[in-house]
Amino acid sequence: MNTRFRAAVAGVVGGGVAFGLAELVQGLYELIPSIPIAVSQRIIELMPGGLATEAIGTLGSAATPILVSVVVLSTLAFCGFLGVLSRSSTLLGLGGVALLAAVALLAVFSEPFVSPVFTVLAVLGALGAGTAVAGFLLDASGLRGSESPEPREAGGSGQGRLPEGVRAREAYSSGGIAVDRRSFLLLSGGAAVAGLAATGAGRLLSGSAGEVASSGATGAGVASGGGSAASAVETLPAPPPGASIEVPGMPDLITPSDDFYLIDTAISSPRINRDRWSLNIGGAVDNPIELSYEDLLSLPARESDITLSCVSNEVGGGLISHGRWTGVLLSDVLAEAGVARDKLGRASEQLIGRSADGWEAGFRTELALDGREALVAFGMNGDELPTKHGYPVRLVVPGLYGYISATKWLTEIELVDWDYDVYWIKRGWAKEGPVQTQSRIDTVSNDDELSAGTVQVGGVAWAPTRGIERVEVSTDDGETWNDARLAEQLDEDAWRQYVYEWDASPGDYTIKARATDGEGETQTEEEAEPIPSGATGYHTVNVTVR
Ligand SMILES: Nc1nc2c(c(=O)[nH]1)N[C@H]1C(S)=C(S)[C@@H](COP(=O)(O)O)O[C@H]1N2
Ligand SMILES: [Mo]
Repeated sequence: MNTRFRAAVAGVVGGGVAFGLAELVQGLYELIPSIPIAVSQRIIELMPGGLATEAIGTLGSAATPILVSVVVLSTLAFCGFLGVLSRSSTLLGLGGVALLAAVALLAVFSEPFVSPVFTVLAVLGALGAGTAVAGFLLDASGLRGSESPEPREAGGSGQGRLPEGVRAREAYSSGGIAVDRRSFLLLSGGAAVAGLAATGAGRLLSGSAGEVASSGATGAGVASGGGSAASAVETLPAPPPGASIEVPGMPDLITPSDDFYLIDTAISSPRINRDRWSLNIGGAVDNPIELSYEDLLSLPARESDITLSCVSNEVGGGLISHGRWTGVLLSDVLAEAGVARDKLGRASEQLIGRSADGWEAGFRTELALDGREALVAFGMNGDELPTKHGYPVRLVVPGLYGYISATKWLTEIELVDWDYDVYWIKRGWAKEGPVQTQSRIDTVSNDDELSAGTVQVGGVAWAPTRGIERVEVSTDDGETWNDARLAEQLDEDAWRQYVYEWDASPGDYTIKARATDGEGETQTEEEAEPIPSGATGYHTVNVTVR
C-alpha cells in the first residue's frame, strides 16, 4: 500500500464517519435534515424541468436513490482527494472540509422544518469527527501535511486512542509508512464499519419516525374524523358493480393507495406532525387566516371521486390513478379567508399552493370556485393521506394536472396575480393545465400473441370534469371504428372503463382507442409530447392473432 493510497483511504473513511454520524442524528431528531438527501434535493431543484420530470417519471422510484448514491459516492471521492491533499498541506485539507461544511449547511437550510442550532451542531460535529478520524489515520501512517502549524508530537494525546495491537513508536514515527499494513487496515476498516452502522441506524430511525408521523389516526380511518372537533363526513356509497368491467388486465376502478402513481420532487417526503401543522391563507384575500388541523376538520367534509393524472404521462402511460379523497371544499376554506368568486380581481387571479418543502403550484383561482369539487384533502381511500401522497393535507383539483394544482404537504395558500410563475412554469411547462381527454388500452399490450376468437380489448378513458360519453376501438389502424361497451360513469371527475369484444381472426393488427368527452369532443389524434401541455394522440397497440 503506497502512502498516497493510505492517505486517500484515510480521507474516505473520515468522510464515511462524518456521513454516518450525520445520518444517525438526523434519524434521532426530525428537525435535523439528512445532508445527502438535502444536497440531492437542491440538485433536482436546479435541474431544468424537462430533465427532472423525465428522470422522475421514467426511472420512477429508482431515480432518487441513484441520485443520492451519486452524491454520497462523489463526496467520499472528494474526501479521498482531501486525504491525499493533506499529505502536502493540512491547511488545504481543512479548507476542503470547510467547503464541504458550507455546501452541507446551504443545502440543509433550504429544507422545511429545520432546527437551526441543532442542525449547525450536527453538521459541524459530524464533519469535525470525520476530520479527526481522517487526521488520526493520517497521523498513524505518519502522513500528516508538512505545513501543519504544530506537527504532532510523538506519543501525544492521540496515543491513548490506539488499539492495543498498534505500537505507538511505529505509529508516530515521522515520514513514510509507519503503522504496518494490517493495523492500518484494521483501524480504517473499524472506522468505516462504524460509519456504515451509524448510517444504517439513522436510516432505520428516520424511516420509523416517518411511520409515527402518519399513524396518528384513529383506527376507524378518516371517515369518522381524525380529531374531536371533526364534523360529520359525507361518505360515498361503494361504487356500483356496473362501474367496473371484469376483464384481466383492467386497472382497479379505485386505485389502492399502495399502487397509486407517485410524482414529486421530494427525495424523502417531509415528515410533518399534524399537531404542529397549519395552513396559512394569505395574499390578496380580505381576511388572511391560519387554520390548524382541528380548524380544518371542523368545516364540512366530504368524500369525492377524483382521477388524478400527471402532465408527464405518455400516451398509454401509468401516471394516472383514481382516488376516493376525503376533504373540505377548497371554496369553503377560501371563504374562511373572505374569498368569493365575485370579489376576485387582477391581484387574486392565481391561487398558489405551497408545500412544507417549498414546492409550489398555481392555477386560476376561479377554477376553485366554479362548482367543481376541488378539495383540501386529508384522506385517501378511506384512510388518512399516506406520507408520500401528502400527509397531513394536500390539494386535489378535478380536471387539472397535478403539477399546477395538487400540492402535497400543503402549508400555504396565497392569492396572487397571473404574472407570478411557479416551479414547473419556469421550467417550460404550460401555465394552464387542463387534463386532456385520453384513453388507454389495458387488456392487450404491444407484441401480444393472441389466439383467434373473442378478444376483450378494454381499458380506461378520462376527461375529468367533463366525463366520458363514448369510447371507440379500431383494430385496423384507425380505418374503421367500433363502439366499445362503457361501464357506468362513477363520476364526471373519474376515469371510465370500457371494453370492446373483438372477434379476432389470424393476422397482424394495429389496435387504437379514442374517447369522446361529455361535451361531445373527441380526443385529438394529433400526437404531442407531454411537455408543455400533456401528451395527446391515440394509444396504439400492435398484436398478432394466431
Ligand atoms: N409538494 C409537492 N406536491 C406535488 C408535487 C411535488 O413535487 N411536490 N408534484 C405534483 C405533481 S407533478 C403531481 S402529478 C401530483 C402527484 O401526486 P401523487 O404523487 O399523490 O400521485 O402531485 C403534485 N403535488
Ligand atoms: Mo405531475
